[in-house]
Amino acid sequence: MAMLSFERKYRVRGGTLIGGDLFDFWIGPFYVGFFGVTTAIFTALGTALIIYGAAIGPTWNIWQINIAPPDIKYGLGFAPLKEGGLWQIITFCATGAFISWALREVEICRKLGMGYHVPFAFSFAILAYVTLVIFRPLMMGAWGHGFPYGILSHLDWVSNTGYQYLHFHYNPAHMLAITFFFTTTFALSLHGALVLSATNPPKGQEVKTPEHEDTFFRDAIGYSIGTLGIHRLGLFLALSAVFWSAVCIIISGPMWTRGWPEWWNWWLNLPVWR
Ligand code: UQ2
Repeated sequence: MAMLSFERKYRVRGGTLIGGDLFDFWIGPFYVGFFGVTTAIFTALGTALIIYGAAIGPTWNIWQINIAPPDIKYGLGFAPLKEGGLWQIITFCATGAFISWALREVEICRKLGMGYHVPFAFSFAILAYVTLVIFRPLMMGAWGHGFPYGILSHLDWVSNTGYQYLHFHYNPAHMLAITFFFTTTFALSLHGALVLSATNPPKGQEVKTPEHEDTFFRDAIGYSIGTLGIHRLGLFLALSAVFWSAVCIIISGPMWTRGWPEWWNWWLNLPVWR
């Protein structure tokens, strides 16, 4: 079915989670919905505050602009606008916008009668952000533990936070996360290469079938995970990477405050060696 006639067919009433018919309409190609409205409001407010924060800062250099969280001394309270308060409201707006966007995805899934895989996957990305700027600061007792909003400043934050635990690569959850990130790129490179090799033949040659794809891997390694399977695997690998990333930072501070190399002393302290 041509895309234009399909869109006409799927643009059906209903599937909304809130607001009934009130926001059940499109603007050009974009579905609006209640959560489209909240996304727009949170985004507009948050972006305006970021620009205001940049304007009262010392530079317009895009790399150096920085909107910092409050000093640790403010704990979990509100800070004055120019001393981290901006960061607090921006964090609130960003979280509101991300969650609104996910719920708008859910409404679109419901209209189409599709599974919720996309909003489910996006919720892991939201979890990663919320872990860094809300959950971990809450567990550490100060908003000042969130990361600053700035291109170079957030890189510095990652570096400093890592060195606070001496050598972050000894964090077992960090090891798992990295392994999942690498495996994700490996799986995507296999998948992308395989699909292109089968479906993008030179001029005059026939497009190959999924049976060709299966046979390639059966011939090569004796196993094919299948055309649906590779996408299940890809989703699992990618979500696992994000999940263990969240775990690796949430345990750094709230559960383990010393260097990560030292954590491995549990191995030397096993009763077997004593
Ligand atoms: C596959 C398959 C695809 C694929 C790929 C494979 C026809 C088009 C890439 C091969 C993948 C395997 C064997 C799993 C590798 C495991 C890890 C952990 C990377 O069989 O079916 O569909 O794209």
